[in-house]
Amino acid sequence: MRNGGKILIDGLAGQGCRMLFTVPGESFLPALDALFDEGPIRTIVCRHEGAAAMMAEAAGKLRGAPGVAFVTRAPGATNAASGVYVAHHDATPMLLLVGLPARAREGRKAFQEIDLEAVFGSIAKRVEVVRESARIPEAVAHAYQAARSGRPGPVVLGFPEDVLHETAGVADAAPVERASPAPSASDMRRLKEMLLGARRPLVLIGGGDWSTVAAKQLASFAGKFDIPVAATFRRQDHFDNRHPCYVGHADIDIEPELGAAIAGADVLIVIGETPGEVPTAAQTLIITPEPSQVLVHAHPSAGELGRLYRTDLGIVTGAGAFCRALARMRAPVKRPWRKLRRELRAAYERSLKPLATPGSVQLAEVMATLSRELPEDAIVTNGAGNYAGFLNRYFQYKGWPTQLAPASGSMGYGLPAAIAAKLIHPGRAVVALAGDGCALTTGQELATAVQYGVHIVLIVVNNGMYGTIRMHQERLYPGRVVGTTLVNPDFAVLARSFGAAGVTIGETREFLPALRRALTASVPTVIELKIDPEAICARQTLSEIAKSRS
Ligand SMILES: Cc1ncc(C[n+]2csc(CCOP(=O)(O)OP(=O)(O)O)c2C)c(N)n1
Repeated sequence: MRNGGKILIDGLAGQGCRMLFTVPGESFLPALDALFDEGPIRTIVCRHEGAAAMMAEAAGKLRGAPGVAFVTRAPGATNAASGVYVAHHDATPMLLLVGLPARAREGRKAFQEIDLEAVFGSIAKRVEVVRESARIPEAVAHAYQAARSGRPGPVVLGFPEDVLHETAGVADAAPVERASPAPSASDMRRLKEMLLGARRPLVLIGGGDWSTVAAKQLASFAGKFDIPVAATFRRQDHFDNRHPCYVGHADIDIEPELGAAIAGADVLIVIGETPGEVPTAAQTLIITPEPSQVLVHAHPSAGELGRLYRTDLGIVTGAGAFCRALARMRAPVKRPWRKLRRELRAAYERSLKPLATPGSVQLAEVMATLSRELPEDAIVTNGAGNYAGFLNRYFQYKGWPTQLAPASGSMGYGLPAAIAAKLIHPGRAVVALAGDGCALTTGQELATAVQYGVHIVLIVVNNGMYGTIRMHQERLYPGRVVGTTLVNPDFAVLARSFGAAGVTIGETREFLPALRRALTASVPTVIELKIDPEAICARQTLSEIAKSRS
């Protein structure tokens, strides 16, 4: 006989959970107590549930298996929603566990009661309240299955407090295997025929279902076929950016040559993602519902095929199986798209050359330095803000998984993601980037980094504003600055107050020595870069943006 808390923790361990991110609540004390005896699961106590959920999401992105967060009732669950949304948007396997009021109090205005289905129904793959301790093993097993199958995503499980106290004699469920579909021989034959007739084909990769092996096999296919490969928004680490077939990524500020190549492709092979607004420039590069390209869409979920775009060849397949089949294809002798691949690659390489911006800290050069200096397997994270545009433009991701970035555009993601990454890969360098806005969205988690000896580097790009919004403001309402100015804190001093190291950089040349020190420091380090607000993006200053409107 075990109580529900113990059944739950044993169930998680049995499914492969090794780390659990939490802000504790009195609603799930039996589960917390089950973590007391050191089992396989490490408990990481965080300071805000949004950050705990982002850590779980980042763990899911890194491992391809659900990251787990445990939070309490309505206040904890609603705080955690920001991380659950990232998992939903970015197709990341994740589990959110929520302690709830006791069954007898349900629907009677119980303290901190929440209707999980109503709150998470639109952003979770599955929401279930487990009302019997004997049924916890099956609920956990099903949650693991659901989070990873098809298009991966978050699952929310609620546990009324008394269910966690209730004892039951029930066995653990067997670990669930991930169901992963594969392409048929006829799918691959049809794809080959399409490619034989193509002149301007392009491969677009993205989505949450990826692996090192898939990346290698796609590289082998791309090399043989000499075909251009682009990544969708913030999925740049799906393909080694140094590979001659890599031609850039489809982000908000897409390179014109790449945009034209996607729009003008005759055969477009989209792998792992249904490209939304950002990678399609609001569905102008791939027109919905009738794309101009012959569209091959390979996705693990049948429900995604034809959902936004008419699909000429829909293939229900995991990325791994699809890339394996691609790698086995024999390349045609004639590859008329070779010149296109070379031109796109040349345009991508030109875009890497740092452009000068106003001010004494050149962000473009900082990112290029970071790209050169960090080991190949370093993990780089970011949140939302214009600073991330510099990172995504100038940094070359050299393998998977090295990029933890919210395609959902959620501020505050970088620091929690970095903490999760360093906990999972203590031997790797982990660098988080944040703006001065982004940094304080989840900045309290520096406490978590120090508490667990997680020696990440946090680079804060301080331009004294919510720069992205200010940029849009100048575009539409030049000179009318409201709600976008930031004046504090002193990030280096703040870092020290947590027990981290802190340094402020006012010149580009100070960055490299500071980075080197930070990478070998025995505490987490915050490097604050003082950026001229004029340096709002790679290609235009803030004043130029304001002038272009007036
Ligand atoms: C959680 C969340 N809140 C608000 C926004 C809207 N938003 C996008 S970027 C941004 C400004 C980010 O400022 P900062 O981190 O300082 O970066 P900067 O743009 O100045 O480089 C805001 C407020 C968002 N994307 N996510």
